[in-house]
Amino acid sequence: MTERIVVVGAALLDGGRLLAARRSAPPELAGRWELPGGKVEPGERPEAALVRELREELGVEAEAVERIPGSWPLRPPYELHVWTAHLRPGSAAPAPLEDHDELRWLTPSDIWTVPWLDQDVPAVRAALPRLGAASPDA
Ligand code: 9L3
Ligand code: MG
Repeated sequence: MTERIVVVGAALLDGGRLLAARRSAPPELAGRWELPGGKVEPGERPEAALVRELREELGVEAEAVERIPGSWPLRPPYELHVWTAHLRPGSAAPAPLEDHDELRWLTPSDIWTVPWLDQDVPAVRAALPRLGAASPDA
């Protein structure tokens, strides 16, 4: 099985801050922080997967905005793609409903204060310049 499977991660942005999520599972990833998201299902568009994963994991209604160029290797056969996203008006606030036990909105100055998953570090670095951009409804 050599087919690569895309895992979509969200750079969920709000007011110049990025949402980080601390994994509670599986045990080998617990305690490390990630861009929330998950596996794209067969036939599913990545933007749709992102919206679905954020609804399942955080209870929010989000919109994928644009893909951040790049692709970061995860445990084979997975690879991480990242999309910027924002909360739709009227969405609930994010809550750690599954796979996470803490959420934090990080400003550019505290972006490296959490122990990100090793695999997410280059993706977070790539997302960092997007934090400067004002959110569409700001
Ligand atoms: N993963 C790594 N960084 C991320 C995400 C969303 C996922 N930002 C890894 C963790 C798992 C695999 O990808 O090994 C599948 O993710 P999930 O479906 O368990 O969230
Ligand atoms: Mg997930």
